Amino acid sequence: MKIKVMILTALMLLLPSLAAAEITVEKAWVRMPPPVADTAAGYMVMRNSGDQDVEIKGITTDAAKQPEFHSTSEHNGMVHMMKMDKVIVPAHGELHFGTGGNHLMLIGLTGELKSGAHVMMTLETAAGEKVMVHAEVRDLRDTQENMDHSGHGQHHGH
Ligand SMILES: [Cu+2]
Repeated sequence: MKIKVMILTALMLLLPSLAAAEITVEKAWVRMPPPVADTAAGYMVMRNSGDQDVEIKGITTDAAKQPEFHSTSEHNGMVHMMKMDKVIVPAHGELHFGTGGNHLMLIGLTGELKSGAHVMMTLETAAGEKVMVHAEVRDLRDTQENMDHSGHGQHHGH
């Protein structure tokens, strides 16, 4: 049953008229949360190289029970976060999720997110296309070299 649906979806994606969605994700990272927190914020840039706007219908990850896209707005000096009800990546454009603006909220973390860990996420477009996202956990508090926690000691500058 499920396999049949997947095959149908795959066939539909092969049709030229429906193959316009071209979503790629760059600069994905997750801010390392404080030890007791059960939410973490994530950031990324979604790029659409296609001729049509693409709606991102959902996101899933093993790292959190309830990942949501949030928008941030300021109203009378107060900053509010709201769940975005539509996530649209414009044709030949980008949608930015960055600090202080739109962001991804990982609600209900399923485990500890340590600096340097990797979080895999899957975006799903309204057309059923899946896009894998690979985000690294970064600790913004220590950007210095002398980190004492053992690890793979790799540097991440690109
Ligand atoms: Cu939020």
